[in-house]
Amino acid sequence: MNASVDLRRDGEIAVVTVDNPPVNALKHEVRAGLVEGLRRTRDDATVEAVIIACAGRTFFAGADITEFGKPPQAPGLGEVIAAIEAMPKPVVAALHGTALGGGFELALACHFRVAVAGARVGLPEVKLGLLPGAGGTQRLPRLIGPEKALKMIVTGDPIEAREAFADGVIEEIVDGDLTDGAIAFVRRIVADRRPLRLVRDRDDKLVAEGFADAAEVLTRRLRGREAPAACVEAVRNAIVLPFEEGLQREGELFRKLVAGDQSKAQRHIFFAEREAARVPGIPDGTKPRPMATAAVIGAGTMGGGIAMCFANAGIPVTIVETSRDLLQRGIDRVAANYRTTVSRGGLAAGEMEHRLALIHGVTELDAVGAADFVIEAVFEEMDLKKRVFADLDRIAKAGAVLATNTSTLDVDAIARATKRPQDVLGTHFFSPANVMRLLEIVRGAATAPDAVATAVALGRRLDKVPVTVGVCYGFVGNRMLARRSVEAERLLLEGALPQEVDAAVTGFGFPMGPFAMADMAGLDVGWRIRKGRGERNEIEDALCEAGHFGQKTGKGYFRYEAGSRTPLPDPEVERTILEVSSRAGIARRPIPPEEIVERMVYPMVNEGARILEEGIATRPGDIDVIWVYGYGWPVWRGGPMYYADRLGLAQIRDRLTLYAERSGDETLRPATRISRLAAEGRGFASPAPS
Ligand code: T1G
Ligand code: NAD
Repeated sequence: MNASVDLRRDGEIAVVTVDNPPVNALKHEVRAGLVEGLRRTRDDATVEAVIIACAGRTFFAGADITEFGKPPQAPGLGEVIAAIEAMPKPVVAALHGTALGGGFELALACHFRVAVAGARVGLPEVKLGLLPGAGGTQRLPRLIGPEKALKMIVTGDPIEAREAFADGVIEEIVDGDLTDGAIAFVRRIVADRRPLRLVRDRDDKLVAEGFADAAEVLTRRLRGREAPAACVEAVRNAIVLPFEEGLQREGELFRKLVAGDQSKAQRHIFFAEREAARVPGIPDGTKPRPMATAAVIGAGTMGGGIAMCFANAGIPVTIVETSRDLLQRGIDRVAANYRTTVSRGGLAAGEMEHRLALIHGVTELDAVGAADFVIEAVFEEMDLKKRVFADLDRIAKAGAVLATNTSTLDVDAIARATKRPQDVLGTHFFSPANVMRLLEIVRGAATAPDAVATAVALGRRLDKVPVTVGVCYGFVGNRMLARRSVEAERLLLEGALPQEVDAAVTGFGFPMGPFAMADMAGLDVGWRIRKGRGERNEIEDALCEAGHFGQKTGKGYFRYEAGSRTPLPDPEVERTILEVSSRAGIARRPIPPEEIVERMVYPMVNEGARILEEGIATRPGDIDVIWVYGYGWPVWRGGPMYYADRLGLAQIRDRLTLYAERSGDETLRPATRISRLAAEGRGFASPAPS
């Protein structure tokens, strides 16, 4: 048909195969080839049925996201789907890999769907700030009922082929070759003269019962996002409107979202996440080292979570502690974590046992000698970490990757404690390590390219989002966060209260404000680090001296009822803040939420600019991905650097200058890169002038 679409015959059966690597996105050429293929097979009387299949690793993974925002090219996906539904002979979709978005919608327009057991189907558009725009919100509810369809559409999470088969979405699971299985299937359909029934014509499952409650539960935590609400409206339309009207309304909602700021921001993060996996200086095709076995040193908060990541990926892991009691405590915490997931239906009990069996606890460091990848997660003390790495240098096998989970310390100094610094790097997980998706990979001065490539590959295998950064205090995320913390304390001194700052920050879209977050991590951690560095945070130190360590002591910046994690304003904290303010001679003033947001975000952007200047981060998009996946930055605002570009760097420059002059804090002065780009009317992501 064309370079992407091929048509061949197997007797009376026509097979239309699409080959558009890497994921068979439904780009213009593919759509045109499909329409042509359908026209030919429709008009060829010797053709009794048509199979639509894809070559390569997956069935269509959706519309081509790179085409969004560009002038539409006919035929659109809607025309392809209309051509399928107009076919007077059976059309079967043969699914493998991940049939997603427009790809799954195309399959839903076919008369029948068959799949291999490992296939998955889903409508992930909401993750791009969109909703299914090719009939998915109208056809899927007709097949599986509005409630289940809504769950798939609002979460964007795919389901396995077997579940889809059980739901009647897929007619047959094919063993062996997929296309051969699909041909055999459709020959039976033709022989049995099975009536051709389109999904659009089925409405027996369109019941409203339970829909409103399901919608409320599914969208409860998605405050500020436009797409989930649009998904709910579209699926509700499937219940209350005739098919064509529902379809038309879906198209209107889609066109509004695709042109909106939120979807543009989420599409930025989609591509930035993939770009982040490309590390300068690591040639494409650099072969990762083996990752068959792993070890974790320290079974504390992070060590336990990291061990779960390995077990979840099916990698046997040895975990080391200093004593049996501490080891047992760590393992018990891991087991309790898994039990919670099982009790919520997120994991089968048998699978839990399987994963626990992959975690082997020891108290002798020598036991990690055979591990391919070793991650150290002991206390945040340099001397201790150097001792552990000197021991690992002696024990670990040649070629093993030796990683530290330090959140702030100098990875090069740790590497110098070994005779193999080329094998040492940082793998900075985020708490809880088995949940948070970000993995900051810290490349040391001596780290070998294939060691970095191994860490990136491991990150993807552990279902993390790996971003490689250079060595500096706090790397990228924590270094920018430190700027926010300084400004947060300043806001309290000048007139704000913790609940006001947190309300402004959560209003901006973060799941949690800086003070509730500090209470969760524990105020004593920072207090010990400050004491070690001879630094002070007047308000937080006063609270710590009064036993306010956060959630762990039931009081921090907020107070917590027994057994509750809900932060409540604490008059004692307010008193402490007012005392510290007056001791500092500060006349307190009301601070509006807009100013709070500026002072929570702009100093971080400023530090992000310095990080780019120093080459600690390669691209502004890397910083955005770090903040979205590691620090709860609202994905629909695209990350701090993307957000700054949308606002315009002149605004950032001018406000930072104002805050620097007002506070006398020279670190708030705009970074050189911001001043230069603002003067040139450019952004961080603007292409360099030719
Ligand atoms: N369009 C364009 N490029 C895409 C793409 C897509 N839909 N999906 C992936 N790519 C690129 C990606 O950028 C990367 O490029 C390469 O393919 C490999 O991807 C009308 C409107 C399928 C599960 O949201 O979730 O249909 O970096 O590294 O880890 O209702 O890609 O190599 O240059 O992610 O194996 C809905 C998006 C679209 C699915 C494979 N579909 N893709 O994961 O590989 S909207 C999606 C994915 C839509 C309709 C609407 C994943 C994957 P590069 P990768 P992977
Ligand atoms: P933790 O105190 O909860 O656990 C540290 C564990 O290491 C303890 O159980 C301790 O017994 C064990 N340990 C100490 N010396 C050891 C040795 N020689 N051999 C084996 N085990 C030993 O601390 P954590 O919060 O898990 O932090 C661990 C590391 O991860 C630190 O470097 C920290 O900065 C970093 N980190 C922490 C977080 C977080 O949010 N807690 C996030 C990212 C990174």
